[in-house]
Amino acid sequence: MSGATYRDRVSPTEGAGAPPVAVAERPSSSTGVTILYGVLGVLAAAFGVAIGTLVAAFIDPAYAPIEVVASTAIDLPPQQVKEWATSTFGTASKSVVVGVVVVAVVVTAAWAGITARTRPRFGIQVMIVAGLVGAVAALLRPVDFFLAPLPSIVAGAAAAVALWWLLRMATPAEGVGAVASTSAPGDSGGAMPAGGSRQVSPGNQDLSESGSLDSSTEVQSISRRGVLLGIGGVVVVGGAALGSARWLTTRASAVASRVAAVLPKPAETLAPLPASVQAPVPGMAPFITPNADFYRIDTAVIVPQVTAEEWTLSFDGMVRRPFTLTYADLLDMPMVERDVTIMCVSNPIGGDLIGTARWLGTPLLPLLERAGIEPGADQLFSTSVDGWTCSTPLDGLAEREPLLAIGMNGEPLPIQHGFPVRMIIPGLYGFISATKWVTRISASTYAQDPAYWTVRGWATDAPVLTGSRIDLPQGSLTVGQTAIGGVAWAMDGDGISRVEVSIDDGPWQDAQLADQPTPRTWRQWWLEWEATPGRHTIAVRATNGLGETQTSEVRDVVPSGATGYDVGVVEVA
Ligand SMILES: Nc1nc2c(c(=O)[nH]1)N[C@H]1C(S)=C(S)[C@@H](COP(=O)(O)O)O[C@H]1N2
Ligand SMILES: [Mo]
Repeated sequence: MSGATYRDRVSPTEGAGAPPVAVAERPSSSTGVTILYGVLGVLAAAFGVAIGTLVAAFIDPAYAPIEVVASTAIDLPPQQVKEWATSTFGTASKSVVVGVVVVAVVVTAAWAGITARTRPRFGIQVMIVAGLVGAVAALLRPVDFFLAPLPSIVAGAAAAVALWWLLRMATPAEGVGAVASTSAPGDSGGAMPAGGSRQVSPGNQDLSESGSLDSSTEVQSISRRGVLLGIGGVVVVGGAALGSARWLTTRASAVASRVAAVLPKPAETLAPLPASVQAPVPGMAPFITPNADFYRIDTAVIVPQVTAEEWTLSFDGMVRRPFTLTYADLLDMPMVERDVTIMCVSNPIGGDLIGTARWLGTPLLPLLERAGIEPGADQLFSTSVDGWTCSTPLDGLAEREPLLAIGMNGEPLPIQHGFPVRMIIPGLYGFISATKWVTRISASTYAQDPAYWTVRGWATDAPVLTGSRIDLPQGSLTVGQTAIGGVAWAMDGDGISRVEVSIDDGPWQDAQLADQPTPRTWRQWWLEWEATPGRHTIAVRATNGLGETQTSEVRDVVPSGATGYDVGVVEVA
């Protein structure tokens, strides 16, 4: 390899602490040169990430270097950080974490590049170490996969090679674009710095070993042509790697499997919903939330891609007869349709982490009976293909009529909502019930298997609390007749029996209620209102089918759901 030579040219002072004489001598160009080396560092890192992402595309895109670090970062923070993250960024928190990881990589890489100007070996080591950090993040993923660290290790190595190459190209007298050089083109291995007296043996890696200083012009001068060629090469190869990675990932997605999936005819069909479930008020969202508008909450940075063909679900743990199902087995089971509203425990008062769908699935209870849960088990511990885990209390489970769902609003489950199979359990918040990409259901105990959110301080028993939300009016209002409206829910309390509205702290007035097809969905409500000029406060409260009114006590989402009334302020002009 000819590569060893650039080191001799850039600086002999690595590790010695003293800046190269040349830097001090030429302060004018120093900033520009520093920036250039920073850019080279970032390019090298980007190249490494591209190669690592390509490797991940072959084994599992979830282990691509950036994604795997972001995934582990999402799982690691203590409860408080996480709470802050979800409340501050809401559903966007995942992209924020990815952004932070990208910024960290860019800053580290720029620093490595700048440092590499005087201490090339160190800069290259930083790249390798960064790759190892990714590898550790990969090993911390909940799913055991022996190839998991590979993409990050390759990324670090590729970034190191790219930085080495870029430094070499940038150095005159070396590489294709060499300007002033006393070495012959192609001079390799032991090339000597011009005028230098240093002995370099092939394979000598000790950069701290100081030779004589290069002349200042040579240390500082940069081969422009070399830099451009170097950057060009890295961009072309890196871009090709990224492009191929994307192509492979698309091919390896579950899209084709989902397109090919044909939903079976349900044994029990539900009649189409009557128009009366919809409040007769313009601007009200549809009773059934379209799949495209359905909220999404999960910890997955890369949406798990599970084909129906490869999917299996095992029933095990404290059961007498463990067994495993395939998707074909599941299709042989009787399917039912159910209208169910699901909701996230992290939904703040007035929030939109709630949605209603017509789910198609097979009842879970017969499968649990087939497995035969042993006495002593107190939870169903379900696991997603990405390692996320969920605790569902066995107590009261039967009455909820839990489902293994395969269809959502007439379509196979969208991939981000759990294709091919997820759990749906009416009346429990999603984090203890709605496992997407479910691949294992174990009968177990809370003591033995704490779930993902349990170890982060959230409750284990969290039925959906009765609640209500104001959706209308929206935007600027003019004086006169308008409608206040929204949704209310009491999936765990026999549905909604009453919704009341208070305007400007006035008396509670009964709102009108649209029909509710089942207690397991939300219910729309509305109230005609003669809006007068000025600023108005509107509050809402709901009462469930058991006659219990939601509490006004304000409580945060942690550990088992927010409480308090939704209050809105409107300006009428
Ligand atoms: N595999 C997996 N399933 C999961 C989660 C998750 O993080 N991973 N989050 C749960 C939570 S907290 C909620 S609220 C629901 C949301 O389902 P949705 O994204 O289909 O609306 O999924 C549940 N199922
Ligand atoms: Mo959730």
